[in-house]
Amino acid sequence: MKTRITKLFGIQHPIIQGGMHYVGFAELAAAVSNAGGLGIITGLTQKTPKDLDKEIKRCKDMTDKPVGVNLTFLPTVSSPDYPGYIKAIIDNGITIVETAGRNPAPYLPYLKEAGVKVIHKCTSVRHAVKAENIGCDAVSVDGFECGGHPGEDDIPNMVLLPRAAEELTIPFVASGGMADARSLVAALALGADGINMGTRFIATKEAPVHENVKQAILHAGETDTRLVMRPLRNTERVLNNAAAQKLLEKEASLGSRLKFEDIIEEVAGVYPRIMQQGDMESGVWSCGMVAGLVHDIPTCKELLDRIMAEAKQIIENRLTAML
Ligand code: FMN
Repeated sequence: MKTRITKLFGIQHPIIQGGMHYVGFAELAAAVSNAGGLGIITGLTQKTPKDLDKEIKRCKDMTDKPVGVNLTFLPTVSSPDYPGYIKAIIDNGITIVETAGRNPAPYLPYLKEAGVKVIHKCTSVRHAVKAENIGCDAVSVDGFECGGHPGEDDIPNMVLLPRAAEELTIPFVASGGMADARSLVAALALGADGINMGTRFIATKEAPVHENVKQAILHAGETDTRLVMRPLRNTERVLNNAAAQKLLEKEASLGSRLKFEDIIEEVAGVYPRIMQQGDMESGVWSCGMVAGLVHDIPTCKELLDRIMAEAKQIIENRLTAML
C-alpha cells in the first residue's frame, strides 16, 4: 500500500507507533520499524539527552529501517533540556520527529535545518491547521477515543478526521481507537493517509513492559477507561483502577479548588512502577478505549502483516462486492 505517509517517511506500511512514556524504548521502536511500520522512541522517557543518545544508538543496532523520536512539549514551568534532546536526535541521524503537547514552533527551525521531517500530534482541527501553517510535514490527528491526552474538545474521529481532511493540505494519520485492518480502511476512507496506534502496540510481544500491563489491556473492555484531570484542563484518558477512582473522588470533592499538588500521589512518577514493576493499582496510566478491540498479544510483525492482509481483503472483497 502506498500513501503520502509511506512516501514521506520511506516506510512499507502506513502504520506508526506513537510515542509512549515508559513503553517507547528501543526494543519496541525497532520491532515496529523492522515490521515495516514506523517505530518511535519516546524522548522524555530518557532522563537526559545523553540517555536518549544511548537509546537511539541501541535502537540503530536493532534496525536499519527509519525510526522516529517523540518529543512531548510539556506545560511545565521547569522545561526539560529540549535543545539537548534535539542535538542527540540530529547527531544520531534521526530524520523523523513526532512532536506533541505545546506548539513546536520554537524548535522547528533547528529540526528543519537538519532535514528532519516533523509530524505533530493534534487533538483539534485548528491545531492541525496551525501545525501545517508553521511548517510541519504531517500531522497525527488524535480523536477523543485516544489513550493519553485527548484535549478538551471531545471530538471523536468519525467527525474529526473528515474535518481535518477538509482543512489540511499536508498528509495526516488517524490516531486514537486504531487497532486493526478495519480501523486502517476506515481511516483511509475518512481522508487519512495512515494510522497511528498507541494502546494496541503495548499488547505486543516486543513491548518492553511488565506482563501485567499487557494482561490489563487484554482484559479491558471499551467502557473501562476514565477521563482524569479534566478540572485542570489537562485531561488524560486512563485505564480505570483504584488510583483513577481515588483521583476522581478528589476531583469531585475539591471541585474548582483542585490543584495538581492534590493528585501528585496518583499521577507523578508512577510510570516506572506500573510499566516496569507491574504494580497496576499504584497510579493512573494512559490507555485508549481501543483496549476493547485488543484480543491477543502478537509480535509487531504478526500484527502489521495481519492488518495489511485483512485491509486488502476488506477493500477487494467486502467493499468492492458492494458496488
Ligand atoms: N503521546 C505522546 O505524545 N507522548 C507520550 O509520552 C505519550 N505517552 C503515552 C503513554 C501511554 C501508556 C499511552 C497509551 C499513550 C501515550 N501517548 C503519548 C499517546 C500515544 O502516542 C497515541 O497518540 C495514543 O495512544 C493513540 O491512541 P490509542 O491508544 O487509542 O491508539
